[in-house]
Amino acid sequence: MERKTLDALIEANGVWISRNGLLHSIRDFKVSTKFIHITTDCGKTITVRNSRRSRGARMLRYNKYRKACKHCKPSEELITRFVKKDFSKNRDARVISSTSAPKKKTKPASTVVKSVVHTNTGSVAIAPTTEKKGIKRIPYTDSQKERIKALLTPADDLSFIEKLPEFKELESILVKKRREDLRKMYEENREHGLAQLERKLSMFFVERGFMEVRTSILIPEEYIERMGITKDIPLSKQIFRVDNKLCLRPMLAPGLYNYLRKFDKILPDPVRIFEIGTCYRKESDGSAHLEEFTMLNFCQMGSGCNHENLIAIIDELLGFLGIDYDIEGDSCMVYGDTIDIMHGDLELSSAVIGPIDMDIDWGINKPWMGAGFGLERLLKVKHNYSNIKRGSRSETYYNGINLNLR
Ligand code: ATP
Ligand code: 9UC
Ligand code: MG
Repeated sequence: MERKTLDALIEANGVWISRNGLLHSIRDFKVSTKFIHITTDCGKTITVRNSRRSRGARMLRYNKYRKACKHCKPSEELITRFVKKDFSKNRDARVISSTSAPKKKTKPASTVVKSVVHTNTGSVAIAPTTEKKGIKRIPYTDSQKERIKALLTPADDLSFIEKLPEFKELESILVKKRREDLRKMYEENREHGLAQLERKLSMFFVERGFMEVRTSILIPEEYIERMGITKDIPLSKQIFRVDNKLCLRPMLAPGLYNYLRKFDKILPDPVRIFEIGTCYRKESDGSAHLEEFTMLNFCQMGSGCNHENLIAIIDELLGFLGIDYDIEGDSCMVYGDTIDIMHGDLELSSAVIGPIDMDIDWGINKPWMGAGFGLERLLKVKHNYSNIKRGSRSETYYNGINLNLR
């Protein structure tokens, strides 16, 4: 049975579950060609893609929420309709995988489904449950499970195996498969996924009139403060400091500010530039965060800097990459209001429409817009990697394949 579209789910439920698990009642919603514009009773406006597979659609198919929004005050009737509805029969078989990185600050515990059937992330049925058909209790130890998970790729499907083999046997089957995968890559393509994505993105933006720039990775620490990242802001504690006055850049924005200021006097309006490069942040959270990651930041200064044009570029970009997304409003310490581009619970990008107060400190006095994307997150989504490390700079994985293959 075909899954319901998001607009049908909204129509049927009359509620919206936000990223932090709050249940809002819907005052009004409009459906355009691709998007749904929702207004909640508490006055929030949300624009989401009308997709069957988005986070919003998934949340509405389940009957879980963390708590009701105290400003919306959804009626008992509305809540009961949402909680009691019987979508279970036509719910798709996919479950939220425990390996798919619930965003730790927002994901309500109540939505995490415990049983992990084989998911498209390549995890095998290593679940503490026996309720579903096809899930076998697996006698492996924890470290053996870890080893199997590391060797699996999203293409593997072990769910059809009636009885899983002894650990050693399964391990050796998978090792053999991974060695074959690598030999095939060597024969056929030989491109590193991250490098290839950088080249594709670079072409995409150059073709659309953006000039590519490369700025330093080692930057003055003063730039961090000038970006408004003062000691009291969490990102400040995430900076890798080098010597006295230098640090590794945590973002591309300072370099882009400097370029735009210089190009403003030289290039015709609007000025469009972008950079792709490594950024560094001290992180403690696992499967969606790296301490060394690759950012794409494109931006435009001068005329045409508005929401519609910004979303149009992002939509074309993600269409080009074949990645689904939702748009959510958010706010951050550095820029104030941001537009977050989400794939499920994973933030792919934060985008900003200037001007903002900080511009003065960078000698900028024109409208601008820009967005920063994490390339490893794009790879994670595109290849269904269980962990962001699979597509990153690494000596442990090559294009998602674990290299411990003795
Ligand atoms: P998050 O809230 O997920 O930590 P963020 O809002 O701090 O991300 P931004 O400063 O908005 O991140 O950076 C722009 C983009 O860079 C993010 O949307 C994400 O795709 C990517 N990104 C940020 N931090 C990391 C990281 N530690 N590892 C991988 N990608 C990252
Ligand atoms: C920039 C100044 C234009 C960050 C990134 C994501 C932010 C995206 C938006 C942006 C560059 C600066 C001007 C563009 N992770 N920010 N300007 O936190 O920086 O694009 O900044 O015209 O003045
Ligand atoms: Mg962000």
